[in-house]
Amino acid sequence: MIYLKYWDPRIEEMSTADIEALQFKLLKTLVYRLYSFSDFYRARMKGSNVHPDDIRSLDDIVKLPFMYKKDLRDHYPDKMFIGGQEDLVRYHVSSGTTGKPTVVGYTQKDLDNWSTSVARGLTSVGLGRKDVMQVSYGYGLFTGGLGLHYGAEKIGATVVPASVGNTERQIELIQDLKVTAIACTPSYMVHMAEVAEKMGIDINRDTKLRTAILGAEPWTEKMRARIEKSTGIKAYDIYGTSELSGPLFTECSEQNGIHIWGDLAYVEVIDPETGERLGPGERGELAITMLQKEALPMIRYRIGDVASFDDSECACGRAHLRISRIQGRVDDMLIIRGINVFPSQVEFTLMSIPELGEHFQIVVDRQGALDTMLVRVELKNAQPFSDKLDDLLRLKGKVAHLLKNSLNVAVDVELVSPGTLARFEGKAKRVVDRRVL
Ligand code: DLL
Repeated sequence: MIYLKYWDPRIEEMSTADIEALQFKLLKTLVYRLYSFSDFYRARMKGSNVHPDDIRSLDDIVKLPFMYKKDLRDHYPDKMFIGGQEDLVRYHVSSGTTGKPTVVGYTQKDLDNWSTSVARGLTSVGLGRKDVMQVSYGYGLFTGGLGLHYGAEKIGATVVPASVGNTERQIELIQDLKVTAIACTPSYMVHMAEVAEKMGIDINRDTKLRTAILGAEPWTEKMRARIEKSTGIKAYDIYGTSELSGPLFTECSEQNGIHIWGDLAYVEVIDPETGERLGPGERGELAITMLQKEALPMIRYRIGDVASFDDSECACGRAHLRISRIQGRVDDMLIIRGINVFPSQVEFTLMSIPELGEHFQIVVDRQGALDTMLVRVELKNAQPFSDKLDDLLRLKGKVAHLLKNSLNVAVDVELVSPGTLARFEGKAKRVVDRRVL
């Protein structure tokens, strides 16, 4: 059996100087391409008084304007795409803030680069042809399932496309198909371990599962230690967002930061207030430039995730820069069972229901390993029907149904009397997050 150290030795063994030289070349090509073919980018560059000729070194990237999720929303669904539908082979769609989702289109080359990025990461934690990988991220519009799927197939692993849910069946599959690696959210991993225990199955003793590729939501070193101790599995962090493609970058066998492949992406960590660049080890907002994306290029994209970077060579031998675990978000996006939920999205839905008042509260908690979300909302003043239990139950069902439809997450609803919830003088604190990670 051949164990590969690198999936792409030509790229993975590059020195920092060579990576930077390649990044400059790719950046220059990208900027000229966008200036020539994209009305959006040309207007943005002109607005910032910058011409492609002004990019004379990699550091000149700071002359280029930032991009935000709002840009994608404002150009819904595909007005920022380069080229036409005939160039695309896939769409993914992720949840947005006001009911408008974000749409990402992919050319065949975009998909190839995405799966190559995942393939490098999986190889770097020791996975390969000998492995059976269960992909327990959602398949569909969410990027997790298909992202891991294609990366795992690329390295020759045997994929079990289990998707999410039906946990007992998932555990049976792990046993019956001799699954050695799993990809899912960290909270689902913990839940699975608990269900396995209830079924009388000890993951370490009774299964071949030894590697987990966990991401799509925040988790901590403490959580990693618990998972590894209770299951005997080595757990690795995987990071990405739909706008950049999907799950893209992972830790290597050192478990000491997430490698960002320099030929695919250029990372900056910036002060979210001033937009100034920060140095190694300093915590700030990630701004990522995708150097080779065709259909939906992203330049200095402010993701809203907070992390720091380390540009020293990793003990694994790769010089590709590492980012820390994601340490938080600069905005208020919640991640409930791996799904992005914006409080403004909840508000948007609630405010479309005439029987409801303006005040609401979101309570996020964790039962066992799974996130729960309760929305408390006040009834409108002087409801003629408010003393009728039947009407209230029907309304509660309707609110829960509309929220589920718009958020993609099951929500508990509590209808409360007008004037019950706290009022605020400055910014309202709508979210109570009781989860202890
Ligand atoms: O969650 C892509 C993904 C799928 C990553 C599977 C990893 C594994 P989105 O739904 O667009 O894409 O959500 C992206 O999720 O901006 C972070 O806030 C959060 N996130 C993703 N991975 C991690 C992680 C996918 N490892 C948003 N740690 C990002 C913490 C993460 N947060």
